[in-house]
Amino acid sequence: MGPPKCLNVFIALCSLSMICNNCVDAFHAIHPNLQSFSVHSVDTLHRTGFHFQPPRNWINDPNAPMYYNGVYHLFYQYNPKGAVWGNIVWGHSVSKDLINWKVLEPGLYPSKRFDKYGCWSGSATILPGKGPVILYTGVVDKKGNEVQCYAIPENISDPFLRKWVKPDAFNPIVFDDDINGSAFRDPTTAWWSKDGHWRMLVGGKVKNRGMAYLYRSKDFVNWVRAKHPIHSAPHTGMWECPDFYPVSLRGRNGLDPSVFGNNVKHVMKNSLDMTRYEYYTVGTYLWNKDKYIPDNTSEDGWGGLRYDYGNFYASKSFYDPSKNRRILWAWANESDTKEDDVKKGWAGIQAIPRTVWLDSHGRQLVQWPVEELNSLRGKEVNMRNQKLKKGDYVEVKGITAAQADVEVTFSFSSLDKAEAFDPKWVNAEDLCVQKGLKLEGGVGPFGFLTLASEKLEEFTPVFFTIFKASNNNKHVVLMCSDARSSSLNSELYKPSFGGFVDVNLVNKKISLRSLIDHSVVESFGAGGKTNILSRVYPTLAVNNHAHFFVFNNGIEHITVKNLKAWNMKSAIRD
Ligand SMILES: *[C@@H]1O[C@H](CO)[C@@H](O)[C@H](O)[C@H]1NC(C)=O
Ligand SMILES: *[C@@H]1O[C@H](CO)[C@@H](O)[C@H](O)[C@H]1NC(C)=O
Ligand SMILES: *[C@@H]1O[C@H](CO)[C@@H](O)[C@H](O)[C@H]1NC(C)=O
Ligand SMILES: *[C@H]1O[C@@H](CO)[C@H](O)[C@@H](O)[C@@H]1NC(C)=O
Repeated sequence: MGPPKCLNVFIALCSLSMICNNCVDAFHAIHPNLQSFSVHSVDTLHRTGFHFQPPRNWINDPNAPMYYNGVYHLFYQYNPKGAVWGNIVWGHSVSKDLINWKVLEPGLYPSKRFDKYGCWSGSATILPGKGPVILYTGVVDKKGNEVQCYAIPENISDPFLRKWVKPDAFNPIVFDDDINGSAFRDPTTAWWSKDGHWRMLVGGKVKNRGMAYLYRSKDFVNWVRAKHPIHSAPHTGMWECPDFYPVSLRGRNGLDPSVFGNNVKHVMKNSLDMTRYEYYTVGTYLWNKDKYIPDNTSEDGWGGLRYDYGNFYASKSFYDPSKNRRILWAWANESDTKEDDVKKGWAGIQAIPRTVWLDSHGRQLVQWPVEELNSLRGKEVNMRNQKLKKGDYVEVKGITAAQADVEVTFSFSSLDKAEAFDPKWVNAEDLCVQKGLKLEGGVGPFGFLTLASEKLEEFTPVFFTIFKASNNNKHVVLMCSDARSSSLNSELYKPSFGGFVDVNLVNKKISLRSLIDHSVVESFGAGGKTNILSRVYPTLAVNNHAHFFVFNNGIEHITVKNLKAWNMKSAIRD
């Protein structure tokens, strides 16, 4: 296969887009000297075995994920020329199972006056009886002014929808003189309402107030902005990649974006450029008022709930009608240096696609790796009723610890010894830094040591500590994923990530699952209520030299009730 045709067009534009990238793009570090530094070899040491990544080069946001005609499509912001951000096109891969992928030629690339300086993130909407339409952000000029554009498949009968066209007639479909053109991007999937209009959102900000603008259309090409944003919040800065969708109050099934009704709540998620994390609320959508109101149990803004408390950004969800579920994709960036990325020849992965649904108490979402991931499980190892006294580290032997899936239920006989929780501890991440895994606790820290070297020079612990809240019998559960000892390499970003877990402990049990994949530890606490993805780059704990332990450093004894660990096969991604 020669170079894809699109690249020829693209190369002609590349020098222009480099100029542009230098001046406007505040949301990715720009390395003009590196972004077209082509990749000659791909370093496999820390490459993932089953997390999605293309064969080489840089990726960031997932774009327009969808299921159409029996095929899953994933597009992603992609630099076809190197391993740092730049020269962005829409990479395109297709799959029948969300796990094994076939890479196609880029789906979108700058080619028109309305997207000459960039084809940035967007979403797909399946129009009943017509097929998919992509809405995306085009960058029109060197100053970085953003407009919203649409693209449709060139040949709807092509099972892989390889080629996309951007009709000149209506494009760009949204450009708005009243809106700051450098803070206006990432259109959502559209939904249809009873008044005969399609609606969609675009992220923005005014001064420092983040917001999602709402647009309405009868025909999908003429769009009118509603008078007020659907929602906004002060001091949150630019809202990138907004996502807005219904969730069912009963059960785990996902819903088509156009579903309304009494048994439905809505979720609004934004990626905050200021913190580079994602926050969501659960609330009520008043469709005929074009308003969304978060529930009083959902904190709006920075203190609020996150999909994930680690490297997880620019996520996008879609409804999968083949299995009646909503699936969430997100970009997990690297934690090494740009120079490392150039040497590796790749940067950026996608988190494992997660099924999302509303927890039965209605206050938060629950996420769990799609069931298809289980098809990669190989040899299984079990551990049952293993007691862990304070200071015990027990190795789980017989697994490929650098590429594994581990699920466990921990139990304890009492919470009496739990340390008192200081109400001043509002930030979970700070508390993870302060408490760490070595400091003795009352109940916990207990959990996993992943990607550990034989003599524990390197390890990435994922663990819980349980505290007694001052009010009555309540408890506070802290979950941490701590990269501080993950590598002897000192030039890395090695944060200790943390989140609180809203879980009922009456049964004196808590579960943990970690997907370990060479440079990723992606963990799901309490069945997916609190999740943390860490990127780590061990130097010793690699491939067959990686080990896996369960541990307890609390006074209260912990029991590993039931642990299952699987060797994970590699997914196909080429
Ligand atoms: C469209 O795709 C179908 C299926 O691959 C193919 O048979 C047909 O020739 C294509 N049409 C055009 C105009 O390329
Ligand atoms: C428009 O947004 C950009 C990028 O966030 C910001 O630097 C600039 O000050 C804004 N301009 C106005 C007029 O608000
Ligand atoms: C939150 O809203 C519910 C109704 O949705 C109401 O019953 C409750 O009193 C409110 N709580 C607070 C603290 O405002
Ligand atoms: C991922 O990389 C780390 C280390 O460079 C940064 O601190 C994060 O801000 C970045 N995350 C995103 C979403 O860009």
